[in-house]
Amino acid sequence: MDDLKAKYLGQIAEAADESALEAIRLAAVGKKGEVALKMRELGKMTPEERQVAGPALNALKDEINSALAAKKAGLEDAALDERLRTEWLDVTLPSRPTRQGSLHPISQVQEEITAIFAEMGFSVAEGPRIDTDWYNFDALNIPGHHPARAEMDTFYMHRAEGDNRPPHVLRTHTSPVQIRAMEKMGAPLRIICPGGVYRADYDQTHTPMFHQVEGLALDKDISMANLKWVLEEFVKSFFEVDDVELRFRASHFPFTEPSAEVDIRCSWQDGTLKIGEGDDWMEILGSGMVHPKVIAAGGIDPEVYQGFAFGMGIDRIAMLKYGIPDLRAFFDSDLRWLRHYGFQSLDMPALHGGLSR
Ligand code: 2U9
Repeated sequence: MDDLKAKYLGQIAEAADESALEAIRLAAVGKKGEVALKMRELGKMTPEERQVAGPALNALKDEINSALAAKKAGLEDAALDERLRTEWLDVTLPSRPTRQGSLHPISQVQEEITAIFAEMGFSVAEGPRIDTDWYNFDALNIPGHHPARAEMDTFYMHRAEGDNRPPHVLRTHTSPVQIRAMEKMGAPLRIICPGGVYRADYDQTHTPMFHQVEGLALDKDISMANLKWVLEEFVKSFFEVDDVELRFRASHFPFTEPSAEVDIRCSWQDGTLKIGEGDDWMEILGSGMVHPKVIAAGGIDPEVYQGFAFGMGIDRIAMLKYGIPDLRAFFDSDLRWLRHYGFQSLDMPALHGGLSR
């Protein structure tokens, strides 16, 4: 029995891994192991012999089992130590970059425009996108029979039967905001009104919602010369050129008299637009001296005050500045497409190291 003990305790001490240990367990204390065989021999012994051998075999079994358990724990500890030594994390590595949102190109251009006019003393006025047809049309000298009021261009709000409130529309321009500003602030006045407007139109150069910025300057002695200077300063600053030539072309708008469309000198070469040089002219906005009826509609005396107004499409001049050919891109394209047109701000670096491409 001492032989058995020495043999198995020796083997257990030498076991290199858990599978070796399991093999020793089966051979020693398994159902068909050596200790079990010896137990079976107890039956052939005399009662006196049995009384000595029985407890001794049980003690041997216990001793082998506890040696197995101790060795198993030792092997597990060693395995864990080995894993801790080989598997490790470098917590100083930078984290994976995360994508960060940024301003939509239209908002970005709107901010550029606002900043340029702010330097010339214009503040921003805002108003509702749903307004009465009086603010959107009548106050702007657009009478009921004017084609701009036709159902096809204007989105009218649904009115329940018996609703006697004045008809409401989705504003077709930001001009109603200027009427409201005149009512609220009086003259003299220098404001721009940027924001979304709505017209029932959809093709390569029209979307049912687009953005305008309109400007209004009212004082006792404002002339078209002031208008020209303000627009020149704006164009130079927005298109980042030192010089620009503006051309006023006689036009007609119900809310201005006289009215002028404004072209800028430019060149188109190999699909590239250059502002301020060349033999082409490109229309960028409409403008004029505010019609006396419109000044009166805003609650200001047209005998005392006069002024200029202008309006331009933000989406359109954003397309010109950034070379985007289709207006619909602003509404249904993905970021890769806009990045192609140079909106680097969309690639703003994330906290650690920027976008991976
Ligand atoms: C008030 C008085 C006058 C705003 C003006 C235009 C000319 C004009 C178009 C440009 C491109 C609209 O986005 S567009 O399609 N606008 O040509 N807008 S003068 O005149 C006003 C506005 C408000 C009280």
